[in-house]
Amino acid sequence: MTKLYLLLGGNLGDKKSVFAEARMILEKVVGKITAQSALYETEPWGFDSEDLFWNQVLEITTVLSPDEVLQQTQNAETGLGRIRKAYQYASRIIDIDILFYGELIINQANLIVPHPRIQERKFTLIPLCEIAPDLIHPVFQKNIRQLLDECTDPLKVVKVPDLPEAHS
Ligand code: PH2
Ligand code: MG
Ligand code: MG
Repeated sequence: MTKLYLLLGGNLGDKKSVFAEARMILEKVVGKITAQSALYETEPWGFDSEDLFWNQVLEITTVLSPDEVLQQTQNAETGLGRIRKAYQYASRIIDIDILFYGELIINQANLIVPHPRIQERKFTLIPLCEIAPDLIHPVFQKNIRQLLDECTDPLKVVKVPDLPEAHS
């Protein structure tokens, strides 16, 4: 069993139901969700769009290998309606990224773990720090709180307020 951290991100469609469905699929095909951050509304990083993202970090206990996790998360993205664009950064319904797979360091053509841009992005570090502040990044040998302190990303990351369900 390995502790896995995934990042959910998306800026198109009904984010609340897409994220809920993503968590349901992941729990079924990857493993039990043992911790989850709040939902955060975040400014697009690396490209311009009017559509703000939601991001959330999940901690999952899995028996799958890293390649199996990648396969399952890509299937889930496609199942949820993601259409991959040729260019690097574009608006999307859902992106599911592997942040950490235990303490493993992987450098394959199709998969780099830890995710190579964790330290550059507050939309990842803030939700990650909420659930795993003391987790040590196996490449930098620093914990998440330290990486967040050192991160100079100026883009906004704010919690989505828990709105009470509307009654009719
Ligand atoms: N993902 C990207 C590029 N930019 N910006 C935000 N706020 N959130 C994301 O998840 C995100 C992004 C590439 O995967
Ligand atoms: Mg991504
Ligand atoms: Mg991705």
